[in-house]
Amino acid sequence: MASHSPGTDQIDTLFWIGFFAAAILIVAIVGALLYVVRRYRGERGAEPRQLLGGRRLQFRVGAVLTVFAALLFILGIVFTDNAREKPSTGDAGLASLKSEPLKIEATGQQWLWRYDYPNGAFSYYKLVVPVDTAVELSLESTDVVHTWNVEELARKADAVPGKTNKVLFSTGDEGNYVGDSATLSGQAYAAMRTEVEVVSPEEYEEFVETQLEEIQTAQETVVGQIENGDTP
Ligand SMILES: [Cu+2]
Repeated sequence: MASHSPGTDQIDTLFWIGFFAAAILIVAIVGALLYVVRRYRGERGAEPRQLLGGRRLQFRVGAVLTVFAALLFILGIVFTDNAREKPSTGDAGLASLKSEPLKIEATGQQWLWRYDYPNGAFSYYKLVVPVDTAVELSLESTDVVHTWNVEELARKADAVPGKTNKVLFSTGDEGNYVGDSATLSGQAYAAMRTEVEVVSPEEYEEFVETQLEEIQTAQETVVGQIENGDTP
């Protein structure tokens, strides 16, 4: 899956390093086996030669494997360290937030995500964020463990009841990114998807304002209906 933020770029690269390392090992081992089988094939019926020694070869293979493992270890540390780097808001991002990330609360409940924005607006299912901006999602849960998993934008993280887990990521490119459920959180967990819409800072501001107005109008309507004695 394509990555659309700096942090997931690192995770993506690390995945391919791991993939090619495994591929190289498989090819090398199968190749060596086939070579040995062909090279030391005995005549039908004849007792095959027994191979002894080869200590120097064993050392050489061991040394190569050690270097290979050490290299993977170092690359793993470098890339995970880079992926953990605190993202920052770029020039195209939300101008009012240069020094600190945009803080949004994400609450998981069976089986829906709710997002609370700094101005008091909230939305269900879809999270709208400005492009090129560092976002700090505070994950919370009202019932069981849910996993917030939008792999094109950020690492996977759990929303655990009674705990707040933070995910920091930078929104890269504008677009819509879908997140699937990654933890069995009850019967309807499979339908517990989410979507992140990355828009321009202006569109983001407009979204949270309209959202807040609509919520307030709806609340006023309900309060009015109750006061008039109508059942809402
Ligand atoms: Cu869930």
